[in-house]
Amino acid sequence: MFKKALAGIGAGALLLGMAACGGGDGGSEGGGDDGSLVIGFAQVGAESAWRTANSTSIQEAAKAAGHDLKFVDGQQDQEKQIAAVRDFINQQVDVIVLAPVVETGWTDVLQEAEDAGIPVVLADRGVEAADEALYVTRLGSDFAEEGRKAGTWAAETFAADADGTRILELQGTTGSAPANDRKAGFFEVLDAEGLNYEIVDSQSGNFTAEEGKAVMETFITTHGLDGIDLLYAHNDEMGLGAIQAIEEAGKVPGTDIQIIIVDGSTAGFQAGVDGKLNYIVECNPAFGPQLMDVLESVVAGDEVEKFTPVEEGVFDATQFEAELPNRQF
Ligand code: GZL
Repeated sequence: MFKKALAGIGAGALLLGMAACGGGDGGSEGGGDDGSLVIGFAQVGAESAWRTANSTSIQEAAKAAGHDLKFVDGQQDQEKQIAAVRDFINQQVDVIVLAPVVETGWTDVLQEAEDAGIPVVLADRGVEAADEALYVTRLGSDFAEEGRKAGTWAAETFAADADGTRILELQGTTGSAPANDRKAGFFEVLDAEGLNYEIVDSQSGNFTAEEGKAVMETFITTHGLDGIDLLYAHNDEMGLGAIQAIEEAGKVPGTDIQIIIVDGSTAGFQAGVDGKLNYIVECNPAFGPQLMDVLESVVAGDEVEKFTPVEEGVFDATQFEAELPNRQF
């Protein structure tokens, strides 16, 4: 395949300033004569409605574009994702798409892809800065900005809370970019706004409803709910699981405790319409078509931005009912 020739010559002598062969700066002008691509996609898993919608968006977009998408469900297991990437390398795909479950532990396999002359594009989540030279671009959300949006609403909502705002936090998967950055952005704004707050507890619910409910039950057992002002859940599933736990404890979610969720699923908006939560920060999974455009540019050797953010909004209780019919997942 064309890529082997490029790999043989070595990236440094090729396409300088355009896109070197390999993961560092861009594509290798691979692909079929008809422009079709063989794409290897190592997805995080199927842990949430967001993830399912993201997989569907990418699979449908690849089909519509006439590309051959080799899809692997990583089952939220980094070792499975690494094995999938190595298999894609052995298959000599034209481009590898990785949605890294956590930020660290990718250097070796990304280097292997670069050595094989196969460009890597990150979809959704990111990797640690040290590995930034080993992938061409990331298409996904600005997770820190999502956290800042949540923090802005919380700072405004609780500004007059003289005795201090007591907060519970349900974090996403430990070590993942969305968990790290949604946390950082949220508290960055609370601190910048001078909100008087206390983090009563903060644990990971691994982005799943089951684990989110279990952690909320532990929060309730440990701290009780009286005097807890706000739950910040890093995704819908964990927030919805927590709502079940709050109701089973005899309290009224959305009233006795204010709740922020991130994603914006249909179920999340329905809970908002039902008055069970108070603010939704959208995280948009439907970037399949945009990803195909990025992959085609990368393989063609075009220069691409290192990060392409997807568009997403925020919604309060006055907007839930009107927005609910628009939700796609
Ligand atoms: C965010 C994505 C997160 C979602 C969760 O882009 O990585 O993972 O917010 C999903 O629902 O599990």
